[in-house]
Amino acid sequence: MSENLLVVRSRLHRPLTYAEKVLYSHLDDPYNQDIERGTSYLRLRPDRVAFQDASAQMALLQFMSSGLESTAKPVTIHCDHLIQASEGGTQDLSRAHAENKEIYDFLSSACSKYGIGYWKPGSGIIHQILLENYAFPGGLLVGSDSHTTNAGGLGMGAVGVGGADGVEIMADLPWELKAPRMIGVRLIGELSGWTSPKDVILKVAGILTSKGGTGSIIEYCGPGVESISATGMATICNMGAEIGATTSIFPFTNRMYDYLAATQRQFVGEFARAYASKLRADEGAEYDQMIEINLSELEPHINGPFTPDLATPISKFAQAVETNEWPDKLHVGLIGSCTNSSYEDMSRAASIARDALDHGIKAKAAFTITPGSEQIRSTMLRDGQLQTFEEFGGTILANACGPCIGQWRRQDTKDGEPNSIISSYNRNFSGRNDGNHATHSFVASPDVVVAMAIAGTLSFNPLIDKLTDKDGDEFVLRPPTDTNGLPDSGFELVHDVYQGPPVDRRSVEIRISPGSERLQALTPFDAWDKRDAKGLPILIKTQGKTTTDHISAAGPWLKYRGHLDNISNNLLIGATSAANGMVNRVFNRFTGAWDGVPEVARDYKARGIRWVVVGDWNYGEGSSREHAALEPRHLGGFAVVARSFARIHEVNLKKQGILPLTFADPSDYDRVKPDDLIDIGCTHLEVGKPIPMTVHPSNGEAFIINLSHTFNDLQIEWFKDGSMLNTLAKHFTA
Ligand code: MIC
Ligand code: SF4
Repeated sequence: MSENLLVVRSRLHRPLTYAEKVLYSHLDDPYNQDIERGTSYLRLRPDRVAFQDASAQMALLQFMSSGLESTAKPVTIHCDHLIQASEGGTQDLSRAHAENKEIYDFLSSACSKYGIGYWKPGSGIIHQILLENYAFPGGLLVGSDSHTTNAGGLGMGAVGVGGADGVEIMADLPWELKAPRMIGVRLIGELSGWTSPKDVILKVAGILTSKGGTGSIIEYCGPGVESISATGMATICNMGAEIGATTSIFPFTNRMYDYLAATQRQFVGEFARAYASKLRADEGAEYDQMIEINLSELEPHINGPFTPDLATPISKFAQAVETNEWPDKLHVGLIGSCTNSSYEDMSRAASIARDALDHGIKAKAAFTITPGSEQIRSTMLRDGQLQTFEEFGGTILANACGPCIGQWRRQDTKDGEPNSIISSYNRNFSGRNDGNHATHSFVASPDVVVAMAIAGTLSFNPLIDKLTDKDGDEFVLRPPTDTNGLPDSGFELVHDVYQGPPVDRRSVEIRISPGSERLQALTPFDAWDKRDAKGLPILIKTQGKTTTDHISAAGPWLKYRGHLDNISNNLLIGATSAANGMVNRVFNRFTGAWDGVPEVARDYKARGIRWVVVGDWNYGEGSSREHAALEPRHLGGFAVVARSFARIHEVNLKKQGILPLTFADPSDYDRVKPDDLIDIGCTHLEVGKPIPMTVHPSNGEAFIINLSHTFNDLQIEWFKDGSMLNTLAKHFTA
């Protein structure tokens, strides 16, 4: 790190932010790499890669088709997304084992074959496991999940990507990242009472909005940083994904040292201490934007519904519930997820539940808990928090994603019935948790979730409102008890959660059952035919939010993450069509019928016709799932023309050979009608040059619109070859 930085410093002659130090110290070629924030593509050498089970399947299928024998970097795979929450941890885990057997067999055998560490179902959520075992200050981690950013809580540069990026790194190619801009968040004051680390990011999301972090790293600094535990900092970094930030990061602090020591890595902590001056920003480092937050004045916040950036401070929330006519009755409170499932989160939440129990009352709303890892669950079992939650009326779910990703057999409401839920998770897009688009999903700290679960209403403000105890007397809840964030008697050591690769890997066979509904080997996409695209129909012009949940839904569809053809049946079924304001209803210009999006796409494909999608702002926001790019490619998509893109999705499209293009003048979005035909002048595709698009309206004269793009030379090669994987195969066979 020091050597590379010396080179970079001798070229840039300016102070560096901490995030810059982490990135530039991982440059493949520090001598010659162009370094201009917001412009250059950095070619980096990350230290490790991680996948979760939902995205690992496609990534491994891609790695297999590269023909390589071994991963070049340390890699781990984590089984957390495929476990469905229903009756409670133990039963749910054993059902998951039965239902997902072929996927787990495939993943564990592929891990053994290629030298990858396999974290078994039940071990915990990827980001919690990474924090407990692998994250370290100054390192660079790439993970096929947008919340990989969580590891910024230990001072690591941690970036969420699509699976194909992971494959490149495993194949020992440098990994490209557009040099991010820097947003500084200066924290002053100190957290106390009901305000928790989660409220910092809920507030920041409100300020920057869900696209405000695009292309930037959010770097925290200032004296307030010292008052936050390592897992609290991880919470803040985790949810930076919700504002589109490339990643978020904190400088090395004593609290990080404590956490490293508590998780059996004191030597890493000592090492970081010895290099502490390198693990923070230089004096005078420049940020493109600076925000200041006074933690002593920060109120707890509640964000939502339907979008994580609609932030309301708790003092104004009851009023907002009334004004907006959000359903006041709280149906379910859910704590946990990768965002908020640390020992500290659980202890604080349990202290509030205990206070209620001491007054003879329990949760009025249903209440669920997902511990972040087996280490946390077994420590909570030893220290009593689990028993408190159960007494309080809670259901302990498996150490997994569960309801956060729609893996939830929810029984208490009917589809279409408006209702409210509140969670300590990070995302709340419509339909995400339970598939019901009428569910109003809010996100807050675990503390606020528990308090509202006790009251059973959203309009309850635990800071001032009174509850009634079992004798009919009024009382106010005590603010959560602050621990130092770590268990006094250390974490419980757990066994049988991890499988390392065997010494002799040659005899390992990868298991894919023939005729499987869930796994399908990949066939390479066709190369570009070297011609401009003419007369392309618009499959759908989407309007408003088109997140990856709308492009490739999760929940029940997670089952098909290893089978491209089957999962393609969910293509864009959640996106709203500008033609009629409806979801999953578009016009087939050949049959003249209105039909579902995947059905029309398949029909066009069968006729040998490529098509485009026209999208609104921040198209593809949310998850890193590359299925949102693979599916349109598989069903014949040629380009997505949008007002703007979310970073990961834009790269995912390029990697799969689809053109992500933006309107040079965003108001041109309105000039394109859903039934127009489109020509794309892709023979003009050159770095930094616009591309002409000719629009042929169904009645009226054709006109030309200029489109912008962010392709660099290598990415243009991917387009020409048909996909990044084709380019990679070409280089390995050459
Ligand atoms: C999510 O939170 O949406 C997910 C599921 O973890 C995704 C990953 C995926 O869709 O595979 C993410 O955030 O990247
Ligand atoms: Fe899992 Fe939810 Fe975290 Fe995504 S956000 S990794 S689904 S817990």
